[in-house]
Amino acid sequence: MRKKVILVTGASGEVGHSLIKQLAQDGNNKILSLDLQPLPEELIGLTTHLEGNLLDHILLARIISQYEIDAIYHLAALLSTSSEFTPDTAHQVNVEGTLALLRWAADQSQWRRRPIQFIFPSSIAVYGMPESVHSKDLYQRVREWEWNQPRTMYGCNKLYCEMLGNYYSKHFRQLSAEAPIMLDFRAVRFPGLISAFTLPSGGTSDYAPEMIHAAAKGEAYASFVREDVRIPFMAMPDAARSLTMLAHAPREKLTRTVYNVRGFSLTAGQFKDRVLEAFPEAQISFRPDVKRQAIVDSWPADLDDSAARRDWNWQPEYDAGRAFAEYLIPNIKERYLRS
Ligand code: AKB
Repeated sequence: MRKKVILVTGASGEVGHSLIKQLAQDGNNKILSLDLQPLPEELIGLTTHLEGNLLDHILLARIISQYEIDAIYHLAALLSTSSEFTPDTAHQVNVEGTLALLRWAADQSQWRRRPIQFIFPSSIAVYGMPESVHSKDLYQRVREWEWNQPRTMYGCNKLYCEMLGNYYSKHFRQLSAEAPIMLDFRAVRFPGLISAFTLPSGGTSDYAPEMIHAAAKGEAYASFVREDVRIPFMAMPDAARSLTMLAHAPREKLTRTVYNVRGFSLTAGQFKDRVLEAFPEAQISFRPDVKRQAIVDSWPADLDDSAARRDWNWQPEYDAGRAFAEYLIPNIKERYLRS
């Protein structure tokens, strides 16, 4: 008899860390996690972990033979800056990995005559604002269908995978005589994410978490973007919560397959001011890297998340004030006091 599980890929990464803790709070969830890396110590015992590559067909076949998967949270991805250095690998991991999993989930939905749920974190990187910095001032809160002209490999990968998810959940085998059972694909577009417990690696929104973690460690930090650049952010607990909220939303309420979500929007300078309130001795300067700056300039200043609010009652729990005062500062201080 196969064991019923929720599969989380990329489980050892930043979002996985928070999501697995959240999923495990519901004792009924049995979690199977997959990552190239071992599981972080804090997650041991919360999930059955497999170390391996999503592109390994034999591993996927082994998973199917042993587990009955009800839902997939597909987090595995190479982030935006890393993807620019290795675009072919990014394509392999971000697109081919997702495609393999979508095909597999589509087949399983068919075979079980029940849709498998596929939850996909997309990103603000799918947007590409026109080159002039003023376009960010003119079009502040971007809606899902606007400015879908990504500048990065990662953004292209995410946008295409959203479309593949839409295809496999709505149009797959559209010419076959028998109506297929489609998988149930749902996606959120995340802004920059900030965790108190982990540090991102290879992202272009990383200047914000790097700034605050460096301040807590008493290290000087030079931001790789200009002081005036603004993008939206979200505290990590809200990110994990948005994924599970979308997963639990009644299907008939959903008017889109992809939803913007946001927590708060700050300039890098405003972020620095908030860090200085908590760590007055922090040494934070701005030394923009022209190329990474151009990527952040292409991302919108904020996201319109009204569709998520309307369809599945999305509401972030952390605005900037609460994120700093109740989540980031106390937890980050404690983290570095202990180490
Ligand atoms: C990145 O910078 O790659 C990510 C993102 C904005 O999706 N944090």
